[in-house]
Amino acid sequence: METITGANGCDGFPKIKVAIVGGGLVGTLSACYFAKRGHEVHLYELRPDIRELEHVPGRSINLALSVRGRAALKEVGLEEQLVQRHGIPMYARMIHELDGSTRSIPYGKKDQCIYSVGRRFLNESLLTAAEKYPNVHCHFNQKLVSANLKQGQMTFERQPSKEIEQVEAQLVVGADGAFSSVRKQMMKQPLCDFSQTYIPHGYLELCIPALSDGTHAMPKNYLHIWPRGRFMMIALPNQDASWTVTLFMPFDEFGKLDTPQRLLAFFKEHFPDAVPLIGEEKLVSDFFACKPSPLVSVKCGPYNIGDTALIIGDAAHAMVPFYGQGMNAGFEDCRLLDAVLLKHKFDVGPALKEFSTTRRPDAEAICGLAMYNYVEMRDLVNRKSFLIRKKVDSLLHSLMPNLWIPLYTSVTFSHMPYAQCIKNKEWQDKVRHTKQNQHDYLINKRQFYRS
Ligand code: FAD
Ligand code: EGO
Repeated sequence: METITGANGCDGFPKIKVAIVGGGLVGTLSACYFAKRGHEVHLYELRPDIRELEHVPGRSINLALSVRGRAALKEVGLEEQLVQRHGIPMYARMIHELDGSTRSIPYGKKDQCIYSVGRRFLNESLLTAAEKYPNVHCHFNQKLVSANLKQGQMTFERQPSKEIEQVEAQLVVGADGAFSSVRKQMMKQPLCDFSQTYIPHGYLELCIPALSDGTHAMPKNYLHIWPRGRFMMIALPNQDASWTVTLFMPFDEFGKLDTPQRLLAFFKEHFPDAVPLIGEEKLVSDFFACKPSPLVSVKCGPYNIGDTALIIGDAAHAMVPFYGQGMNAGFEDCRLLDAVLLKHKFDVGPALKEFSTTRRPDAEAICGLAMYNYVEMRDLVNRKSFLIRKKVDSLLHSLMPNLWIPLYTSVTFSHMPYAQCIKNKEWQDKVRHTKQNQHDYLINKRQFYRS
């Protein structure tokens, strides 16, 4: 086996051949991490090189990037370029009431924010960053069709010719998304768990165009939310001063909006202030230009097969998007995997085993939290309670910043393991429910933490 020499803090460690399946957000970042440690990386992506495409089909145009995702980008030197320079900070949520009035509640202290980033920009930049390493080799138009993961053997089908190619690697990393082929191969093994759940809601993306003077049509540095119970809509800002608007709604409701008249009547009833911003004509044409997409949640495990295969990102833990954490969790996977490999001095078997056993409870926790948020936002009878809860939480947090950490804050603005975030919330619920003992409870807890 060759050994690495270089300034990566891993001189003398074994250098391996890694095949990463999936050149989406997580696969490309993972390629950077393995390349940084000097490994030989081959990235296989089903689609063509998106940098050469005019239009990229697929999901969500922009995403909310928070602390976990940023920390993972930082370790491969990309945080500054991708987030600070390109991302649009959102310092607060802005809630749109039915009557068109808005209120905002900050995410935290003055500089605490999440960033809106374009998916395409992120993916292209990550590809370019990966390719800057001489030890990274990208293979586009390659679809994994089968694999013997114990042997590290993969079969790819070149698109669109369907030519077959056999490939071998010491480690196969599946970062091929929610419908992962690597996972399918893995789940053929005994003792591998798998479950997936589709929710009744689908989503559809619309657009609020830039104003004629090239500025944003709504206050720019906010995550805009229209909470309407069964219907939810959000908007995240884009660099070109437009907004990507995402409508979440049950499929059967989507089905009812089958004419421009019904669509406009629906929007005027539920989202009246958004209609002039989108424009009636554009609303109709954009809405009927595409079908709503489904939302799936996936839990499975273990994430590895011995020392030859691992799944990360959506392949391991796809979640519904109601926490804005899917990509963040996938990026965090890359950072934690690197740390655990380093800890085990690139002894891959024990490292993968530790990654799988420690990461799984946290991944399942964020999948659960995202689903919980979906149910909560959907079922909130009185939307005002959203505001009250957020206000009370943020007041308690400002009074006791180290003691009272709202769930959204621990998930979005800290590195607290996701499972720990739930424990922290359970404690808070207890406190809330024993109001008369609230004071005592806090005092006890404080003494507990101080001792
Ligand atoms: P993907 O991005 O799905 O990439 C998988 C790649 O693998 C693709 O390029 C695909 O072409 C390739 N591939 C698939 N099969 C094969 C095969 N057989 N062979 C070779 N290649 C293959 N997350 C956030 O953090 N913040 C948000 O605000 C947010 N908003 C979201 C909004 C919506 C509507 C949705 C649906 C998701 C959102 N997410 C968000 C989640 C986020 O999109 C995902 O978690 C993230 O894209 C996962 O990245 P990935 O690389 O694991 O998978
Ligand atoms: C009561 C009601 C308690 C994604 C609502 C808690 C999610 C949930 C989809 C927002 C922000 C990034 C998002 C908040 C809550 C992204 C997010 C939130 C949505 C929908 C989203 C918040 C993309 C939940 N973060 N969030 O507190 O601002 O609160 F509305 Cl539908």
